[in-house]
Amino acid sequence: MKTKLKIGITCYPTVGGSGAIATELGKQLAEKGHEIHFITSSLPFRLNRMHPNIYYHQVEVNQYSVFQYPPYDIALASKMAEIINRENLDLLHVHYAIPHAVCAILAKQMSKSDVKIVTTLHGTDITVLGYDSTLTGAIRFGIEKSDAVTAVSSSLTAQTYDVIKPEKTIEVVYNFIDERVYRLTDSSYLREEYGIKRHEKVVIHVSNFRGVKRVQDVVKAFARISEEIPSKLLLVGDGPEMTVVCTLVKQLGIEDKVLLLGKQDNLEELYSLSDLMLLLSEKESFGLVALEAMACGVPCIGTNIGGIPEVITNGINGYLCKLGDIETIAKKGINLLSDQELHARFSKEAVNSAYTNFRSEIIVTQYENIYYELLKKV
Ligand code: GMT
Repeated sequence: MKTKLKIGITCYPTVGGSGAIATELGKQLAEKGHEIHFITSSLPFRLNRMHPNIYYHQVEVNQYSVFQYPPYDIALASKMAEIINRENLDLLHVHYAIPHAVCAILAKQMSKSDVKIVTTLHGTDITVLGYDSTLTGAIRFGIEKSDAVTAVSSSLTAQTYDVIKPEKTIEVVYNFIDERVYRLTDSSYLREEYGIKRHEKVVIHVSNFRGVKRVQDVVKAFARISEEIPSKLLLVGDGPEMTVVCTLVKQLGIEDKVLLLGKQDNLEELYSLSDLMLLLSEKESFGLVALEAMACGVPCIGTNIGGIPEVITNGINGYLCKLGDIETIAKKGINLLSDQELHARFSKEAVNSAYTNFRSEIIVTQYENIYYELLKKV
């Protein structure tokens, strides 16, 4: 059996955890000698420089006036079929069930090849879209017709069986970090640029500012923390909740303590100057940002929701709190930020856990083994 594979990868290429993981996986697989073909609507955001062994195929959608909606799914399936045949792909690894898994199945039929399909479920494709009756059947179809299906946490696997009820084995493959990037780096120059004083602690939140992220809870918890601890809050990202978040910041009178940084690259630099991350979501299948922050030595307070408890170990490398329990979240935050010895211990444990359980080498090998297992059956 050949060991260097030709792999097509499809994901949402714009900012978001699933696109980040799909792209990082592609980069790591390419480094291991596999040939990677990204088939996406635009260049994935983390594919920001040339990589040998990586090719990018853009999906173009026809805007013909008869179409009420541009037929993206058909265009994607056609592109996948074209690349399967032209590049002789061994498998397609699609991230996010809808529409990618269904498009891959269609592409396989169009190409008349025996390309294998691996689908990775990331979260909202199940926990939000799975409840939409117009999509449930298609999601189940995509899962059942894939050759292998993975989910990024045990919690997401359980929820998939619960909501979608597929007859299919779903394997848990956790998200991972690129340990060459996510490590404590010297970004102290940023403190001065952002006007953060020496004695001030830094609390960080990174998300796409959608309702499920409960950014307002982050602001409320921080407001309480900052009453006791001189601190600044870095809000990183942008999205639909931004306006209400800004209004809340004003109402609470903490404008001078909150920095709205918008979307940012090089998050490791921001994590490296942070003392605490808050991830207070009401839905979160994994919480990649928490893992990336932990790898840079930042303890996290997260909600006891979805896959977050598989990333944060309560009382060891961070804290888990009930959704919306601002008082407890703030108390734990104050505790952690005011006790140097406790903070140092949590920080060390956070790095340990990120590097031990979620190291890229372990997770990428798990994916490779899934690929080899499928291709053995050919
Ligand atoms: O969190 C989001 O809204 C983005 C979403 C995505 O599809 O990119 O993230 C999901 O996938 C990430 C990578 O597997 C996970 O770390 C996030 O927890 C998950 N988001 C949710 O479940 C809300």
